[in-house]
Amino acid sequence: MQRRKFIGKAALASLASIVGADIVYGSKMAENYIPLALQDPDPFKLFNKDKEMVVLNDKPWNMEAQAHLLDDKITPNKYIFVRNNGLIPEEIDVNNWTLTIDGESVKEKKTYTLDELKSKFKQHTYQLTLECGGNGRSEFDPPAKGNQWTIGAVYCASWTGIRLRDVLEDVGIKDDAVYFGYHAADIHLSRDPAKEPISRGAPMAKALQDETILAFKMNGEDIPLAHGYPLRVVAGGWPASVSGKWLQRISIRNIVHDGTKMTGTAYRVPCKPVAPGSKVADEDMCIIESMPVKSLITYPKSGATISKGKTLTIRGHAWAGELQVAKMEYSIDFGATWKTCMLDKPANRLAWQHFSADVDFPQEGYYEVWAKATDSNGVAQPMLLPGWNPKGYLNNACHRIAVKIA
Ligand SMILES: Nc1nc2c(c(=O)[nH]1)N[C@H]1C(S)=C(S)[C@@H](COP(=O)(O)O)O[C@H]1N2
Ligand SMILES: [Mo]
Repeated sequence: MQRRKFIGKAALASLASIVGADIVYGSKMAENYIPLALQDPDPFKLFNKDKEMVVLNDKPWNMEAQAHLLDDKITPNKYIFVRNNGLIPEEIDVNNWTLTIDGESVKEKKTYTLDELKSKFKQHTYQLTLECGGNGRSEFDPPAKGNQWTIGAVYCASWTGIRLRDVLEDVGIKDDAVYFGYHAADIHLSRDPAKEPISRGAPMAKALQDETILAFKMNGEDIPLAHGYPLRVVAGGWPASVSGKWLQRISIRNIVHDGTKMTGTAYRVPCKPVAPGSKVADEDMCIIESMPVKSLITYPKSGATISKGKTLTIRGHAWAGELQVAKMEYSIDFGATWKTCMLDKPANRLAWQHFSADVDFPQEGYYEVWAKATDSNGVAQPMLLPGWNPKGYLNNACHRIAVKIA
């Protein structure tokens, strides 16, 4: 008779952390048994998210915030959107986790343990804005396939880790290096181990920036499982897809990285504007780099009723990819006239900036407050939809909230 195989200690520990309690008789569980608590999981409990978060998909998990949930200067985990292309790794053995740097353009490939990374290299903390390239997709017409993000696929957390540049200096990079590409531990939806859900990257110039880090802490704690525990690339200001979660390997390439979701139309937009609904050939699609200027009104919540005669102080955040936000304005007359908001400097480069304004309304009735950011190159957000593109990326239209004065 064949003996039943039991679950390993590491797997048990990670199951227990997901269930949120010690699995007392866990050592008796068969190797492939999935506890009931995980078979039909409550995503809010599973990921420690607020009940007002909106689930867009459960296979894989995709969940977004609403504007008013993003009011904090530094976004707490419970309001951080989750965007997964595959399945979250099931077994994370943090004691044996390693990062390998390889590729055509390394002098010799090198592998580090997590402890080595943490002790050998100087640690840095930055607030970094991550926005999904598809944030705002739901508004495009004709519609684009994919998760129908409204406005909530953006956040600014405080990330602690080491500079990718420092690690690459330690490894030794050849002169012909062009791009980095990440490889991670998440599982392809087909469960085919030969396939990767996503493997993206960025040009060496982005890899070498001070703020491009390999992070092991988010908001001062271990990175939550859904956001890339135990190690993640964080490259603020670029589509968040560049920030690889569950990082195991970085390849330094002598070509533009050609991993999953780097090629074809993924995370690309037409190099030149096209008419809505056009078919665009692959070779006319360009990789998205810095994200465009954008802003969000996070207070009040859209639909709020304000007492007549009261000044309303609105507030929110603005960001501009690699650039800074230079000016922030609001309008209460559907964009006919604009007034200036107060705008803070970013905590560091690539952190979102906070704005506020005292708004007076002339009489009772229905109003909309529109917010418009302008970047340091003088480029402003479009009032309504920007250029249509086949995959529905880069919608940076002005955020608008409804307000009633009664
Ligand atoms: N390994 C891995 N990294 C990944 C992804 C993924 O599916 N797997 N999704 C990417 C995409 S498309 C986005 S928008 C961000 C989302 O980060 P978040 O879940 O922390 O919000 O992670 C990026 N990094
Ligand atoms: Mo994304």
